[in-house]
Amino acid sequence: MLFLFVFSVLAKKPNILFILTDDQAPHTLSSYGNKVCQTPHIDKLASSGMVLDQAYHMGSMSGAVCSPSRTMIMSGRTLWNLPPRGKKHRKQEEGKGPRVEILQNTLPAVFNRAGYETFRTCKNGNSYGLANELFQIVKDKSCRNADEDSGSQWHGSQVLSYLEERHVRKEEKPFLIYFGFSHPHDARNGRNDLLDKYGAENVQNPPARINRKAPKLPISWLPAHPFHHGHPKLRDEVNVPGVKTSRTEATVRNELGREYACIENIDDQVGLVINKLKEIGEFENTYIFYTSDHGIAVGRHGLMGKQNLYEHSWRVPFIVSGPGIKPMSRNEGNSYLLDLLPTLCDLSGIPIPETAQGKSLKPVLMGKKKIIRALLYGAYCGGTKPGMRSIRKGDWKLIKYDTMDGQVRETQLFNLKENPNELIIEHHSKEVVKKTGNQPNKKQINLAKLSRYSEKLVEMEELLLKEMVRLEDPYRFWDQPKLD
Ligand SMILES: [Ca+2]
Repeated sequence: MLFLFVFSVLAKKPNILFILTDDQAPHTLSSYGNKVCQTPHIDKLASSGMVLDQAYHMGSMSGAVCSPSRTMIMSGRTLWNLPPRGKKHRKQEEGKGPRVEILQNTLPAVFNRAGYETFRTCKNGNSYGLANELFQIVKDKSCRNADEDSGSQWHGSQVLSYLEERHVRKEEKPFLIYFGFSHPHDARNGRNDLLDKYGAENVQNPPARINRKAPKLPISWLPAHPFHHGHPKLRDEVNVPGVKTSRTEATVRNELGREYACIENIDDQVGLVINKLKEIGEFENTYIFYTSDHGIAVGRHGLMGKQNLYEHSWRVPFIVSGPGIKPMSRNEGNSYLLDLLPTLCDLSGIPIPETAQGKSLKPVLMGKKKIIRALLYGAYCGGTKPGMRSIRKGDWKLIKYDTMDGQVRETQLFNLKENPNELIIEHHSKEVVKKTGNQPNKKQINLAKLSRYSEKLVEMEELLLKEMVRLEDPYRFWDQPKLD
């Protein structure tokens, strides 16, 4: 009798399909306004559930932004309270809190204990390796080419085989599938048919000629960032294959075409897996999450990498469908990726581990709340210190830079409603307008130095400091009170 009771409770638990891409900004998807990159399966997923407009990763203390981001996903911990991730990370950046206890309360550990079968496919490295090993089935390999064996197809086929195999053995346990891709991270080696469609080619060196079929320059494109980004010799800014230090129209458009080719290939795999879920009768009882570990610039603001706090790099796409989520719905959310673990627990009726510091998004997903927090904090601290910090409240956003041993000390204030692309004065130059075809209006600039916004600036500065203190940020900026 007890066995039957336990069995029926287990049978009711929802499945989880967690899809995580590598380096994908929200604006690459039609759900966030893209009109070029074709992603019919992700679009369908979005229309069957909810899109969040304000989902972020909390930041990084390393050039490998993937690594802390993925550790936050697995552990639900905030940036400055992560468990140890690997030998090369400095002691002050890690190891806060009990290491073993955090590991035993990571995503796979929690779901294993709750009676789930846990499966993972993803790229190798730049992650929380100890936690990754806890999935019951692990099929990891870095796949950044275009063919069946070393492209996104490989990750897709691992999930398809797993679903078929558990269907054949009539597995009754619910599943948690961590479906990670190695793309659209560079090198963005796309399939030939898709490269042709997006007017791009896989190249090692920056292309000399513009391909007119390639996606147009983004409106926040600049030939260079107006001040140093603070991380000298950063690979993403100087050594991406096919880009290097070039930010010309030919280079950026080719790279966008390559990125879109990689994303459409991912979309194909997402479609195959969702169809498989339908075929084996599991779709209705599955929560599907689609997100990325962080965004990326790809030519916006004169930057190529993800090591900045503009919206294109700080924000992530976030799409969820599943039981109880209203189709075609949309919300702000104000979430971090570290909210994922509490959210998945909440949706599955599993107690949220005390080590998790994020919040459940369930009230937002069920349409009961618009946001789960008022303030959003971001950090980039992988180059010269203290680096960059951002704070967002409502439409207002502050970014501060204190880098290159005090040579760069900048403050930016944006109203994201009036200036969603965070355009700055350099975007108003004739040469840039001619290239992008976008003439910004007068309000679309950095507002930090305008006297009529001085009160707002003070307010945002105070909020940033408050969050830095609360989140145990180990650094302070030149104009903040010194640490004890
Ligand atoms: Ca990444």
